[in-house]
Amino acid sequence: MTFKLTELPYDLDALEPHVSARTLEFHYGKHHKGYVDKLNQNAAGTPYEDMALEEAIKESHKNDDTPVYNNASQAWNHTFFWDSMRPGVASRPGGSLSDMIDSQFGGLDAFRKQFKESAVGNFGSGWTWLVADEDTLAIVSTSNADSPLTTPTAPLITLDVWEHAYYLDYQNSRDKFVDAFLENLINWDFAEDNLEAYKTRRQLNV
Ligand code: MN3
Repeated sequence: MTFKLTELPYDLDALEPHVSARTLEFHYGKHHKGYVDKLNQNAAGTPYEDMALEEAIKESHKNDDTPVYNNASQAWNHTFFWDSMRPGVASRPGGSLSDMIDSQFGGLDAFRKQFKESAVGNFGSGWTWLVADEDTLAIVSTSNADSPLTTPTAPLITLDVWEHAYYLDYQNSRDKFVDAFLENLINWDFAEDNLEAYKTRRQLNV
């Protein structure tokens, strides 16, 4: 097995009551694992099996190798999504990220409103992201397996809005799941770390 299923960074019941253990059991144990398994099947015997996951995403996207791309991107997106959430008391953005949210969106509540509009309005299956784009932030929604990795922007956090992410807990009420994510689950430390790493990469021009 070339590509490994990353470990969930918390227990299955750690995000309750916002995300149930049953949802994570299926979402991580069946869906995420399924993408990794299918990626390994599709990459077997191809140059992709010797690549790091991010490289496999970028190369398969460039080469229109759709089955490898879809499964590689979904494998990466889910790991990034688990890290975008954290159990316990809701966190708040700090440091320069907090300043950027204030100056660009007009504060945390206004950011939440815009993110929610994008996530609820993301038609069908997909992901909604906060990204860094040069000196600015942006909220971006992508469809199916797509992510900002194939663009020059850098993802800071993501929310999975595929129905499998919320149906057991919220049925068709995606808006309630989005609220729970925005108000209780976002791991702002992870977002700040990603912003700092992006700034460093830009300074080093890599
Ligand atoms: Mn999912």
